[in-house]
Amino acid sequence: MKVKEKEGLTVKVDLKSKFTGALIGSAVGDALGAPVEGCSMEKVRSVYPEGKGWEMVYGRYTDDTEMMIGVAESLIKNKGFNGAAMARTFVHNYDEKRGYGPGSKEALKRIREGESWEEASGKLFGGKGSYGNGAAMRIAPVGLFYYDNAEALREIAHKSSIITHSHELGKEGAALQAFAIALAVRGQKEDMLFELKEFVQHDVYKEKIGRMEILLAKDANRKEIIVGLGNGEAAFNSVPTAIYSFLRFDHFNDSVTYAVSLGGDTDTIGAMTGAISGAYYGDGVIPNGWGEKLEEGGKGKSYIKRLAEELYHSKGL
Ligand code: RVK
Ligand code: MG
Ligand code: MG
Repeated sequence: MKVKEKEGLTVKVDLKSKFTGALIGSAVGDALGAPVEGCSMEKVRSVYPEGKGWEMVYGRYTDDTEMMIGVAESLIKNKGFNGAAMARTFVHNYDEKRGYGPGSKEALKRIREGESWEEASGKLFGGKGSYGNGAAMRIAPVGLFYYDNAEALREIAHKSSIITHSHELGKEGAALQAFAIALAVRGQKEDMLFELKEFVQHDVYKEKIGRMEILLAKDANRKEIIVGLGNGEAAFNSVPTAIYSFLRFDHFNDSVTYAVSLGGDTDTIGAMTGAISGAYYGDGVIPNGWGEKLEEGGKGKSYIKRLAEELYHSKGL
């Protein structure tokens, strides 16, 4: 049981609810942001008017959730990380209609055609590898599975990233997002930035955490967040924004709504904010309308919920 303070009341959020909250929260954030991915913040407002409770438009998730499902399936089936098996799972689940990033699409094609999961992605972007947010957007199951072991979490976040993202900044973005989820599971919101700063190894992310501290200390407007933290597809321009969106508010829906309202890579920043927020508050706070609208079918919300429960039980809890 985790205990946290909410509006002066002590509220208990059980661990199983946090696991479910992280995975369903991620899928809900993805589906909420999907219809406005790539839009300016002004355009987002024309789809989701300011001041009103946001209604989910379609409830269909994208590549972010499809890959997150693959990470969870592989961790459960293999009782931990197995790179070849996780890569096979990504290839098996791949559905182009979910809208994959070009680097991930190419890496999975190379693996499908026989290249090794450890080498395929290193050939992308002129041999530098991708620093896109595609490894961070799917990392929630790693944050849950290794929530109580920071060094194992870092190692597996990096290794699972390599399947599609071998650039240091892509791997580190995934580790940072995974550790934010782990801290949220542990109920550590007040000292999250302090812990993240201790954890993170790359200067680009250390600097973004410093900016987050400054922006959280004042009533920053959206433009300042977009300029200071970013809202794009690079991991360093979206993972810090998701963590900021979680920390700025006290409710799941406020954080996720804010993340999407910034425009840009809305499905992904929504998914990452939803994963951290759901891991902190548990699945009970996810607005009913959003949960109900989230797609069902073969691998829809019931399946994602089952994966969260299996991840929880696979830790021997
Ligand atoms: C469609 C230069 C680089 C780079 C490098 C840039 C889905 C490229 C999800 C690249 C997410 C983009 C998104 C994204 C996830 C990366 N040099 N530019 N070394 N590394 N970039 O292609 O899976 O929406 O412009 O690896 O990370 O919802 O195209 O894909 O929004 O970042 O895609 O990186 O994308 P990719 P990804
Ligand atoms: Mg997407
Ligand atoms: Mg996206």
